[in-house]
Amino acid sequence: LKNNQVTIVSLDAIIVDLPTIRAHQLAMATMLNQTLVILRLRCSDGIEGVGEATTIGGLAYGEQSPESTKLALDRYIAPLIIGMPVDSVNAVMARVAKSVQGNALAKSALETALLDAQGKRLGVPVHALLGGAVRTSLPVLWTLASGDSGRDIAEAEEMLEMRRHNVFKLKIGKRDPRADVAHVAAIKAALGDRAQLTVDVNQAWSEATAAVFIPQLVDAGVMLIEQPVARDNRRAMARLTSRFDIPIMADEGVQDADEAFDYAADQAADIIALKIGKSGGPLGVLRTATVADAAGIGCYGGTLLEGAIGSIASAHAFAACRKLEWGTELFGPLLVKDDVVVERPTIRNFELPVPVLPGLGLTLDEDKLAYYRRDC
Ligand code: MUC
Ligand code: MG
Repeated sequence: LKNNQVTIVSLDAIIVDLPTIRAHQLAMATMLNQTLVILRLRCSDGIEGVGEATTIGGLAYGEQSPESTKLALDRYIAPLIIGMPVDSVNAVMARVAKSVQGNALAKSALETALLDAQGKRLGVPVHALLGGAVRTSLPVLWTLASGDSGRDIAEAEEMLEMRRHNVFKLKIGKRDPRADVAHVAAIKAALGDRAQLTVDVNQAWSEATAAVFIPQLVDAGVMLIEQPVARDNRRAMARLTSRFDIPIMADEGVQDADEAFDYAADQAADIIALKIGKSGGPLGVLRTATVADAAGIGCYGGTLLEGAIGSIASAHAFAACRKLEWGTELFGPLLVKDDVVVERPTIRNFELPVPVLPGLGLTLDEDKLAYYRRDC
């Protein structure tokens, strides 16, 4: 270490449980609350960076849980990097990559916290550390997933009235496909041209079921189909992508740049849902986006239903993506009743402004953190 070099002093991973504004029903889980892993990274110059990791429904969505993410950070990642200089995010992440396989959620929280700390130190927003923003705000869709068509229509009407969202994603795949198509058609009939609709099947269909029901969803007026079949079934994704004109988006099937490369080689998607949690952080997500760009695959700014910290970290990265043709779904902060930051993100005129303050541009609310944390 050179004299005066700023180093990492400590990591603190805190599990926080927040109630959702309503039940959120997906093919694999119904969420009544969301769990955040908040990471506080303290540096020897007194600067603190924060990061966040989430998943959906414990172990229902993927192999990593909030608890396993905290364990990876506390037991394996912290000892590797405490004492390291903080000025190279790449060097810290390379050290972690060498000794920790997988665990992209923990890596994403860490990379976010490092970027937040460095941004605060240099007085620049995180997107400036990523090469600079190419947009100042992001369009954000809303997911209708109450489980009830009437309630979803009322919710969409409210969002249109408030000018908060005019694109809606419907979570299907839990019920019989016929009931799902009727649900989608009822919502489209009620909203007409005032809104655009997408559907996320979350891997629930077989290829044969998808082949039967995708045309019906097209007739109902849907503009995009997300992850219709199992994430490992890349060949089925390729066949469905070539068979139908409607854009097919890969979500669970493409976690990071390596998987994006395989999908690109097999032409297995028209669009990829980028998520910092899948790619191991804001820098990781830009690597995935670069592969997609090179293959002519469209990019979409996805969410693992992160709260304010994870969503704003995503916003900095998505602002720096060269192309983001399909918009974003960074609505997570609005799905929870409360959060652990002083000023919560807001969406106006269908857009989320990308913060310009140093680092992420957020401040932890210590009282709320103390109130919502699980261990006290
Ligand atoms: C997913 O699979 O896309 C995004 C929106 C939502 O409601 O759930 C997430 C996960
Ligand atoms: Mg999805």
